[in-house]
Amino acid sequence: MPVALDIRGRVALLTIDRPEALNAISQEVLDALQRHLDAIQADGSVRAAVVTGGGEKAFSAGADVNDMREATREQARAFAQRGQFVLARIESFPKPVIAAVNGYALGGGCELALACDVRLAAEGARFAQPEVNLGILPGWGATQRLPRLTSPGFAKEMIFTGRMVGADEALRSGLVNRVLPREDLVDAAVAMGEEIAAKSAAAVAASKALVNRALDGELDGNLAREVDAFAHVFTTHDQREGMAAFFEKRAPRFEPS
Ligand code: CO8
Repeated sequence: MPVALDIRGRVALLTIDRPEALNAISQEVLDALQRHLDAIQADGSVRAAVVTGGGEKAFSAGADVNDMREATREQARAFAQRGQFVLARIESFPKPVIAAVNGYALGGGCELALACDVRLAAEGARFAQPEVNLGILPGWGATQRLPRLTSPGFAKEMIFTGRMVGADEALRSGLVNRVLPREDLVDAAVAMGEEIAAKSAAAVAASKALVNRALDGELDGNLAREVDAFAHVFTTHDQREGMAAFFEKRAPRFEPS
């Protein structure tokens, strides 16, 4: 299986497991990611996911160039759409997805990290959109998600030059949330997943959907959606339980996701 799935408590750990190809994202990797996401979504005991790369060197060095080399225009379109579909699934997934970037995150690998909710990076991690070196451009979302997350200028520099960005620069630019020693990375990502898992899954899912819309320029409509979501949580067990637990000075017992 090109992507391993381990369940650690209430957190699913997805490991792209092609270290010999620096975890390049082939069609099989996309298929496996999709299958695992189906299983994680259906499993009410799992409340968050972490994505990382197998081996010592890479989170993922991008889309598998072997799949693209001889592609026609229509095949390239289909490959771009297929990858975008899986990454959009992660972005809109009802449970939070944390990228634990353990090494190279290049091209489609960087785009995979961009589609996650939170990015933690190992000290030696390196990010790039090197498509220009191959005579192509990003096709799995970097032209849209990278400027939203960092700035248009920083995104253009990365995309136009293909330059590798180290973990500290990624942190300064907003590309990652936090930088950690490599040996602590996955445990820290799983711990963050567990921290979120202890909260109300319904509240987390609704917040994720609202934050995802934040940059679409529709402030009034999105604020109205926030009001709707806020009102809706007052129909849930979790709201009553969370507030009861607060006054009873105990930990809340929220519903499964
Ligand atoms: N695809 C396929 N194989 C890869 C990839 C990749 N993206 N990256 C690395 N590999 C393979 C290498 O070919 C090599 O295989 P082999 O041992 O058989 O020669 C093996 O992984 C190890 O790699 P290196 O020997 O090159 O390792 P180094 O440590 O010397 O170098 C680098 C590491 C700098 C990361 C180097 O491997 C590199 O530059 N890789 C390519 C990175 C890249 O260009 N990525 C972008 C790909 S394009 C993309 O992601 C577009 C996404 C949107 C697609 C839209 C659809 C149309």
